[in-house]
Amino acid sequence: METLEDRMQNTGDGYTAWANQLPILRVCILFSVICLLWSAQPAAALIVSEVMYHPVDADEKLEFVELYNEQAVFEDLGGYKFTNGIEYTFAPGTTLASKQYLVVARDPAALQAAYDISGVRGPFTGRLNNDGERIDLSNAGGEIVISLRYGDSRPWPASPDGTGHSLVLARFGSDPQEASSWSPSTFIGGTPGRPDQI
Ligand SMILES: [Ca+2]
Ligand SMILES: [Ca+2]
Repeated sequence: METLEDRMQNTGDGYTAWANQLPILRVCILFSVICLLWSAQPAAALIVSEVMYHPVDADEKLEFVELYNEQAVFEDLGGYKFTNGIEYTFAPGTTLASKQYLVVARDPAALQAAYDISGVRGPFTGRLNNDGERIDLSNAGGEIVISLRYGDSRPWPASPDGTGHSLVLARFGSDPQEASSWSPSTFIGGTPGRPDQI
């Protein structure tokens, strides 16, 4: 029969065993917290990093949309389509390397000449509305992978509406649906194919 002394001894052993597990428990909790914080980070993605919807040239040939691949791997853009706001389908074999930009323009030749750049895609059809509108980009399977609606009045910055500035995503990872995620380009004319801060 178990005596009170035996029971205390057993309880004491249990406590000692439990106490011995504490360091392991602490490591598990710390690991879980790190995993939670990591999963809360926005996933790297293909993003629209700049929009020139109201350039200063009279017939707005210099409209463009800039994509940026913030992922660690390249993105196969073949069959991707802008389906709302503007329309353009990327040719098969079009790829965007990791941490690189790609520009789609209303008039690629005019944009390349104006900025002395190359590799601009397009032309897209339609116009980027000067009053703001939704831009959708879908993948080859028809799934919308980017959808953003820009605006030209508060809380959206006003200077991209015809003063020469473009609209740039101020921070990668920020929500493109939020006006606060966007700011006017640092430079008049914007930076098609390059980071805003150079
Ligand atoms: Ca426009
Ligand atoms: Ca840029």
